[in-house]
This record gives sequence, structure tokens and C-alpha cells, in this order.
Amino acid sequence: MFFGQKIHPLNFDVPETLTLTGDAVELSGPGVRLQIRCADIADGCLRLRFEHAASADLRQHSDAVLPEWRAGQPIAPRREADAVRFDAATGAACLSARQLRLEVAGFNLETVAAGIGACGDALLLNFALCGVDGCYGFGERTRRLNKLGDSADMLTVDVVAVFRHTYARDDYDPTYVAIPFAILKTGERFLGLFFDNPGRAVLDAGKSQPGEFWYQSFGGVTDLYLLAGPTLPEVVRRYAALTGRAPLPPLWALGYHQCRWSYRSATEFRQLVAQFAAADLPVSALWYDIDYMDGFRLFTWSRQAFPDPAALNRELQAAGIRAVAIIDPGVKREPGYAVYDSGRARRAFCQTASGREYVGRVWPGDAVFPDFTLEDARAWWVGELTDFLRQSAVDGVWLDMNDPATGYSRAEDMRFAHGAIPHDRYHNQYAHFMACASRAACDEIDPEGRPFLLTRSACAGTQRYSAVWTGDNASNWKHLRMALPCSLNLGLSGVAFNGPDVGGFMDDVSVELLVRWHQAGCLFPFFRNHASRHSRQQEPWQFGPEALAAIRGAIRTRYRLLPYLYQCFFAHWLTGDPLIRPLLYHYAGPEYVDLDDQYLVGDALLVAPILHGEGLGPDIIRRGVKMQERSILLPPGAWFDMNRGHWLDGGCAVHYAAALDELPLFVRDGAVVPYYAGPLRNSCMDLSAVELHLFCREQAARFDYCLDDRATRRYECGDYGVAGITAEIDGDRLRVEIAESGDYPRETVRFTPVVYGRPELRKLALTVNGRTENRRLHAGQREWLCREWTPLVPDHPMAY
Ligand code: MIG
Repeated sequence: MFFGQKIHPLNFDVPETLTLTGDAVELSGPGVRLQIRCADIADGCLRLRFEHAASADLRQHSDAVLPEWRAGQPIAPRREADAVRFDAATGAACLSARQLRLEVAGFNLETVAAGIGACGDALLLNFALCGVDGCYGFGERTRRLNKLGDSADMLTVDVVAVFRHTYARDDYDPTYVAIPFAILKTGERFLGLFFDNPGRAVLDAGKSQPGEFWYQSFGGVTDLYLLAGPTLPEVVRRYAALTGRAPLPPLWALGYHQCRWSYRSATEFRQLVAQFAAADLPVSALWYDIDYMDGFRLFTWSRQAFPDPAALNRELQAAGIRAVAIIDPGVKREPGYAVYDSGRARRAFCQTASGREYVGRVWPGDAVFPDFTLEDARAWWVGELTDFLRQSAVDGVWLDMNDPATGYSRAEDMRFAHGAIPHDRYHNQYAHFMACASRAACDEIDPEGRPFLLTRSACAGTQRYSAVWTGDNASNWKHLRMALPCSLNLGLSGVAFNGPDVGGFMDDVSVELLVRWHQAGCLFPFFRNHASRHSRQQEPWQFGPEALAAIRGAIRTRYRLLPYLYQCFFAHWLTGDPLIRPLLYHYAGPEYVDLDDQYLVGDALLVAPILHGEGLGPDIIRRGVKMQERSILLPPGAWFDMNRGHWLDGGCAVHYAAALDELPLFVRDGAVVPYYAGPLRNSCMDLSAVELHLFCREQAARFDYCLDDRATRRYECGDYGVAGITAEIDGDRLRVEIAESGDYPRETVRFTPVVYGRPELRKLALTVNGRTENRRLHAGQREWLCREWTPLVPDHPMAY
């Protein structure tokens, strides 16, 4: 089968009769015997299970859903004339031989005529898209945010390898990630459809047949989870509860990352440290791409280039910089190479149907692949990876080529469980189980700490183990533009911790593109500059002082806002809300349905990056400075413009011109933005003192600030507190209330209010927790983007 091909609906057999057998409903006819069961999973979550009764393997091989939700409460079908109903508190499913009707939280969905069918082990569900005006999710995708009129092939692939001449386009499909999750929108009601089947599947939202949503799985069990809204956040939160949320990352992982394929020697790493310092740029991690290895042998180092990796990495750590190393799954097939020998002895590698070790051809040449679905193979991997990380003092793990890329060999011959399970059952989950085992290795090394892992391929649920980057993009404006909807949809699909290669991976970046990409991405959850070995160097200082200054503004802004980003991660862990969000996450109206060239970070910041340059879009000259112009939709309410330092009225679209060093960034009236005002020294940050930037024009500002040790995983057991912050301007007085609650020592963070209020309030008296402070607020200087702003700051540091 080629990419993009589907099974023609006319090739599906349609059931003709319905029978009831215990908890199951059987739909049958010539060529089709489907068993359907329904279960109540949780409040707002209902599951329909579709099994082919004649299939040889009736197990659900997916690891997407958290174990605690897998069983569910079976719902007994109730007969109703020629149909049956499954009724639950969340909603109902009504099934006849030829039709399925769903009613969940005010959202109705039904299959079209001949909309349920089977073609061998393939399953078809075709729904009518009556009144549906938006579709979101789909995991990591190209093209636009709204997937209505689009389709997605759920198959994980090494994109550049399979689209060798077309990788630079903005419409390739499939991608590295397969998450069969769709969120339908009708007016202001949303419904989530999660088709839990780890095998290849197609989701087509009206591309092949306008007005119809097609789901086709090519084999295996499909669990359709219906996730109630009615709002978009409710759907997203329910999906995240079902498949898991990202654990809190270490603080350093939230900083700026510098990568290239490859920095080739210890000398080069030391030079980078010096270059970052000379450029006055903080950096949190430097990355080892494949050339650190000895002949691409996993868990080895090229000793000429890196004589003492552990010493080098400790040296980096002392400078506040962490080291992340790439780990590919392919193990060089070389008798005598210890990793191969020990894996072979443990029978840890994937096999062909007849029981041979499956051989692919990737970086090390002929290579075998760990079967991460086997507990014993995972245990072997944990041992090998643990030793490697320990001995080399590496801090983070970068999982690549796990789509899995097998190079010369066709992947279908790679089978699992010693050849017993066909490739398709675990193809899309290969990276998932690799990430699971790799995280276990990190846990082994530091059971109390927080690991950092990044993976290229992923499926539903992988967010529990690893962050995801969106793979090999290209240095062109289309790919910068596409990075927004791609990361936004990935976030709506449970993978909150994600981001693109900043600057673009393939091809040569230009000055403007590099600057604009840093600005667009500096508030993404994951922020890493990375380029291919064939591309020109694209470190921030490669293009002269003007570009460097602009990039510095973006990078430093990220570090200033790191406490806010950290709070967004905390909120994600608590609720499932993504970090970066399309505007329709919080604002209702038709103008937001397709809006994907601007985004929100949390609910307070609005980023509308410049996504064009070099004559490709409107540019103007103002006061002798070249600027790029774009239109920005500001939702209702007042927004503080961080470039110009004044309030704008929302509820309209504005034309905005931004010089090369400007990122259009706005803060909502009523927001509290935690800000780090201390010295910037790579990833060394003392967050025991944080400024609370209070944006109070008309609105009182509120925020729940989570307090924890920011380093261990004790928060998972409830060891964290919440500082409930409110701020209000009342006449000539600023009243701030900070009330701490929860299971954490009090007053471990010193908060200092900084006010962005109405300009007429030059001097405010300050009341904190009912106590009048004799400090007054004066105009002060704060660094935002490339500017210094003058909000009202206390005359000297304060505690409350
Ligand atoms: O065949 O390790 O997506 O980030 O630099 C290419 C080399 C293998 C693909 C990854 C890319 C990485 C590159 N890898």
C-alpha cells in the first residue's frame, strides 16, 4: 500500500443483521462479523470496542490508555425494536445493523448509509459531518490547524527517507507520529473521538467525501473512546486523563538547547561554551548527535574525538550546561561487539516470522533492533543504557530513528515477541516502548530526579515518557509557518512537551528566517536550534551582530519567562491543558476556527510571530527601519503590547509592523506573569525569588502559582503547595493577596509585585496580605524582548 491510499468504501462488506450475545452486539452479514461492546470508562468518557469475531488475534495491543482505565464498566445493551441502546451517564450509543448513533454531551453524531463495514480485518466507520465546522488534533501533522477537508495516514515513518525529494513541502503525510485522535467542533460544542488501535489507520475528515468523516483501520481491535465536551478544554483534559500527562521536566530542559549534526569533538564543545558566553547568551544544553559514537556503535564513544566524555560533561555541568546524547535503536550486527552479543544472548532482538534476527541497514551498517515490547528485552536495554549514561555522565536522552527507520530493509519483516506478532501491531508503538524502557533507565540512575527524554516518533500515550520534536523540517518560511499548527495540534493530542527544530534542519537558513524562527519558537514548550550536517552553521552568532541581538532578545525572554513556562508545565500535569494553545481554546467565535498563525502560551500570553520575510510578505519602512507587517487578532479585553509598552484594546484585528528584533507579544489584562529577574547564567537559576508581573488595567489579576522543589518527583505524591495570587488596583492602592495552601513548606518563594497598570497611576501604595507596606512603587526597568520596559517596581526587594 502506498501513502494516501485508502480502502474504497465499496470494498467493505456491510452488516445486515444484529444479534445480542450477553454484553456484546454482533453485526453480521456476508464477509462481516463485528462484535461491539460498550463500557463506561469515566465521567465524560465512553468506549465502544470493535472486534472482528473471525480474527485470529483478539487482543488489544495498544498501550495508549493508562492501565487504570482499560477495564471500564461494561454497559449492557438494551433492545429497542430493531436496534440496541447503550446508556451511560455520559451519553448513549444506539446501534442497528446498519447504523450507529452517538449522543454525548449535547453532541450528536451518526454514521452515513453503509457507514459500518469490514474488509477482511479492516474496519470502516463513516460518520456524517452534519453541522461540523472544525476538526482538530490528529497528532503531529503538516498543513493547517483545522483538519476539516484534510486526512491523515496513521503510520509512523522516517519522513525525509520516504519523501526524499519532497520533504521541504508543507503537506507530507504520514509523519513520525501516529495519534488517531480527532476533535470535532459544531458551533461551540466539541467532541473527542479517540480511535485506539495501534495499527495503521486513516482518519479522513471530509477530504475524500466532503461532509463525511472516515475512519479506516487496517486490522486489529479498535476501541473508540468518546470524550465529552462541551468545551475544547474539557475534551483535551479528558483525553490527557485517559492517556496520561507529561511528568514535570527538570528546569534545565526548559531552557535553550543547541544542537547540530554533529559537534564532533570535545574541543568543539568547549568552543561552544566559550561562544555562548562571548555572545552573552544563556544556554541550557548541548547535544551529541551520532558522530560521538565509535563507528555508530550504540553506547560507545569515539575516543579520538572524545577522550574523556564524563570529564567533559562534568565540566559542562559546572558551567550550568547539560549534555544530551542521541540513542538510536539499531544495534550493529557484529559478533564480538559487547552490546550485540549480550542482546543476542538475551534474545532481545526482533525476529522474522521464521525466527531469524531481523536485520535492517542504518547508520552502523547491518543492524538488529531491540524488541521493546518484551519485558526481558526492556530489562536488557535498561541495563545497557544505565551503564552508558552513568559512565559518560550524560544528562538527557535523545531517541531518534525509532519510527522505526530500517533503511534498506523493509520494515514489515520485523516481527515482535520472537516472531509471533506481526509488524503492524507494534510498528507505530516502537518508539513508545523504546521511550518507556529508556525512561526506566533514567529512573534507575536517579529514582528521585526528573529525567529528560526527547523522541522523534511517538503514538498516543508516549507523552508519559518523553517529549517529542517534530522531526526533520527544512529551513524555509513554509516550514516555519507550519510549525505553529503542527505543535498546536500535537499539544491538543496529548503531547504538550513538543517543538520543532528552530532554524530548520534541512537546507540553508537565512538571517531573517533564523531570527524569526527563534522569536516564533522562544515560547514553545521545547526550544532547540538544530541543523543537518549538510546545512550551513546556524548558531545564533553566525549572522552578525544585528541578528545576534535579535536572537538574544528571544532567548533571554524565554529565560525571563521560565517561571511562567514552568507553571504552565505544572498546570499541564494537573489538568492536561497544553502549554501553547490555539485561540479557540479560550475564545469562542468563527474568527478562531482556522486561526493558526498566532497562539497563546498558557492563557495569559499571546504570540503573533512574523512568519515571512525577504520580500515574501508585506514589509514597510518606518523611521528608516525595515519592518514586516502582519495582521493580529486580539480577542476582547485589553492587551499589553510588550514591544511598545502600552495597552491595546482587543476585540479587533490590528495591523502590526515589527522590526527584525521585535516579536509581537501581548499580555492579557488580568494576568499574573511570573518573571525571573536574576542573573542569567546558562541553566543556573534561583527561583526562590520571583517577580509577579501584574497586568491590571480594568481587571483584577489572578494566578495559582504551584510551589514545589522543582527538582525531584515528590510532587507526584502531593508534595506541593499553591500560592493563590490576586492583585487589584483600588484607587491609589495596589492590593496583593498571596495565600499559600497545600502540602509544602510556606514562604519558600519570595514574590515581588511589578505592575503594568494604567499610566496615570504613577505612584501606588502597596498592601500585601492586608499589611500596608511603606515601600512605594516607582518606575523601574525590566527586560522584555529586546526592550527595557518601565513598569512600577518596589523601591527595593521585598518579602510579603
Ligand atoms: O538519518 O542523527 O531527525 O535530528 O540529526 C538521519 C542524525 C538521522 C535524523 C534526526 C536528526 C539527526 C539525524 N538523524
